[in-house]
Amino acid sequence: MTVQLVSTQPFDDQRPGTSGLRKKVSVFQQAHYLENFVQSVFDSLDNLKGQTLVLGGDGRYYNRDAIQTILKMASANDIKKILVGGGGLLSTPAVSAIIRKHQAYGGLILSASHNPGGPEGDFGIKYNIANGGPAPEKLTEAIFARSQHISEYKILSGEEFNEIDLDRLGVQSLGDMEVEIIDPVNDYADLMSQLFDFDLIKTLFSEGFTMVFDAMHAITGPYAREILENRLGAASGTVINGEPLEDFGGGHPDPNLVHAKELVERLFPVEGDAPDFGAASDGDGDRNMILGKRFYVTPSDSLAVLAANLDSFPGYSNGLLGVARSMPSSMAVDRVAEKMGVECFETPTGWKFFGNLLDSQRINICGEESFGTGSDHVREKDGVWAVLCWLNLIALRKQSVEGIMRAHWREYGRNYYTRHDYENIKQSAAQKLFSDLRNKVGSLVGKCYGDSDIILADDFQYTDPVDNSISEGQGIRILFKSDARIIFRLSGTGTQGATLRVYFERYEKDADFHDVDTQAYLAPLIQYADDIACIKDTTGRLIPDVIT
Ligand code: VG1
Ligand code: CO
Repeated sequence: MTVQLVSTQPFDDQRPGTSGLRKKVSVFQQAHYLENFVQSVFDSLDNLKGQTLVLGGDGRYYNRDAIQTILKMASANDIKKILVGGGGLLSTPAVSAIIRKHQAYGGLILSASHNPGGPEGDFGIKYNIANGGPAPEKLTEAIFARSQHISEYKILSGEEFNEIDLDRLGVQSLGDMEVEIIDPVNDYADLMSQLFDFDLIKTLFSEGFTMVFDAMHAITGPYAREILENRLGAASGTVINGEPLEDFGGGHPDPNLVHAKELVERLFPVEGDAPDFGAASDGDGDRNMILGKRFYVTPSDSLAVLAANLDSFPGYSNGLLGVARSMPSSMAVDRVAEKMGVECFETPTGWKFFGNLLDSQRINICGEESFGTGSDHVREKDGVWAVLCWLNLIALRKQSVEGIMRAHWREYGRNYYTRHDYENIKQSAAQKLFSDLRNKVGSLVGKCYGDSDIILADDFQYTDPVDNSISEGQGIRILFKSDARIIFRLSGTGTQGATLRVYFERYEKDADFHDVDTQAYLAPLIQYADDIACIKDTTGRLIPDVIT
């Protein structure tokens, strides 16, 4: 076996963000860029030699090239076996499920999630640990530190090492390493069938229930087709945009009202009837958007509804253990936890912060406002899983999506919620806005805006209750006495300029006011945010680019 030691020099920008390392494809295509990062991952892991890893991606441009490179490096680094999704495809939740099922040491996921793909688009890579979840901050920092000093990487070289045929299921070898190409869908679909009442959902479809699932030309097409159409009997054509494409058909594989345009047009037709249920997922399959007939479910509300009903799904008959949400997500789920008498944790943004809580069984469901919901069945958020939760719930309750949501609001009250994104603003403007805000934050408590005083204002810091690790600087939160909040954060997934996210919520108990337009209901808060942070003046932007 010819293992080549290639000398290299560090790149200074390989610190993983909210979810892995994401850069323009052209950055990843620079000589040694991918190799440096992968070797830094391998070097940061203990006892890697002789282990089994899982590898796959969301099918975006550069996926296949990157897989061939990583396979040659894995072999040269004495990894014993790699499980690779057929065609190089695996959704993020499927990687998590496969790591767990096969008790692998970890896995590499090639994706930039909801960021656009194609030669001009983004690429990304992230490492998941043995529990199936994203590497915790301690490990991502170690990987970054290693990348700053790397001087060589190991890779197999020579003509005798042919490329692995990613489309042929079964075992192949590469040097001393075994490469097993596995069906990307089966393990995951089997897991879903254990968690939900497939017979009940089948009956729902056979009785004429209609839905549209928009895979947005990203990874969930094959998963949704197998589960919804093949196993659950949904009409063929239920899954739209179901072929994964390298550039996602030129779209932005982000399931929200702006980017999932085709789905939204179907569920909110100008005239005529709409399907009963609509859903979409993102580039790598971990996000979900839930729609009813002419009705949109806010992700934070979806989390609250699923938490309140979790024990009615077969895989969760032991009941709700506890819940967690990312700090900027609405507090709707907090009310469910309170009523059910279970703990509720507020974590920084990013799924890696849920791992310890799930592992220690402090919680069994968690979510983020950014269209992410998941449970202890894997250690990632899971788009198709969330869709199945809703289908199972609709089948049980025999109610529409809107009916379920309104009943929830009547019981718990409604948390009006919106997020405003200002994309690709100047780094210098973003930094000024945050340093001004940080200077101001200490003096905000007690100030009155409209009808309410500010009762808490800080830069969010989280102490993990399991390992006591501390994460600082996770976003500015401002809490009003009237159960309203404004949060400011900078995105950690963008690849161009800076993205400012401003999150707004306000609680409304009175059912007579549960039908107000969200932007109108939150308009005063939106104004206060500008008064406090001078968004327009500092960024030069008069309106946000995306409102969700
Ligand atoms: C965004 C979301 C965050 C999510 C992350 C990864 O991060 O806000 O909630 O965990 O994307 O999601 P940021 O730092 O840009 O706000 V995924 O589906 O892109 O892996
Ligand atoms: Co994603």
